[in-house]
Order: sequence, then structure tokens, then C-alpha cells
Amino acid sequence: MALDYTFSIIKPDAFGSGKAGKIIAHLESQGFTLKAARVLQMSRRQAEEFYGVHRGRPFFGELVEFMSSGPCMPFIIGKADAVPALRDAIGATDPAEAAAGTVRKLYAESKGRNAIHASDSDENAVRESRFFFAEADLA
Ligand code: FUP
Repeated sequence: MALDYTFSIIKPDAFGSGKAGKIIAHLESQGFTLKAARVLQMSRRQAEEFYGVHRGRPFFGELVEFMSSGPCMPFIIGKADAVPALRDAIGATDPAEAAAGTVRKLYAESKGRNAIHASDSDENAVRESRFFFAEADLA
């Protein structure tokens, strides 16, 4: 059965410019329910580990630098078929290519500073949730 929650992060660009509330309200208006949230600043080491799958890619250094540059808001959010539902709601990686009404089209600056992360599979939603939250937060 598909997971009924997924993991997301409001990235430092959007959090730092006061967009967190608007983004959560936008997702709630689409039927998502906030389950858990934190505000923290990732260390470089945490960002490297979180995005370990991208190590070696040309944008890795910039990505780690950006993700550890200021506070961000990791959160867990629920909906039926949550992973694909949230991927649809955030839009394409590059806001220039994101569909109208998606979070990245509305709030992202660029492909690198793109406002929000969302897990791309049920397996990663579980792994990434555990990276920032305790088991009890997933209930
Ligand atoms: P997404 O799943 O849409 O967040 O995109 P990816 O997992 O492919 O990439 C993770 C993050 O790396 C993106 F959110 C932004 C950054 N990135 C770049 O800066 N340049 C690229 O060409 C691709 C990704």
C-alpha cells in the first residue's frame, strides 16, 4: 500500500524570506495535513549526508552550501498516496519548467534555490523522515 505521508523541507531561500506559512497553507488547501515540523539549520555534514545520492554531481558543492546556509523547515505531511501527490504539488526542479500553481512556480527563485524538497519515493520518504524525526513523530 502506498505511504500516506511524505517528507519535505522548506529550504533556506523560502524559509528565510518568510514563505513557510504560505507554502504550508497552500498545501493544506490541497488536502495535505501537517503531521510534524521542525526549524533548524543543517550543518554542512548533515547536508552532505542528506543529499549523499548526489555526491559527485557538478552541483553537489553548491547544493550543500545552500542547504546549510540558513534555517530550514523539515516537515512530515499526510495525504493519500502522499509521495506522488506532493511531487505533483511542488512541480519541476527548475521553477522555469514548473507547472502553474505549483509551489516551485509560485515561490522558487531558480533550479538551485528552489524553495522546497520532497521525497521522490516511499523508501526515501521513510529514510528522510527518520533523518530528522523520531519514530513517534511519524504516528
Ligand atoms: P528534486 O527531486 O526536484 O528536488 O531534484 P533532484 O533530486 O534532481 O535535485 C536535488 C536538488 O539539487 C534540487 F532540488 C536542486 C539541486 N540541483 C541543482 O542545483 N542543479 C541541478 O542541475 C539539479 C539539481
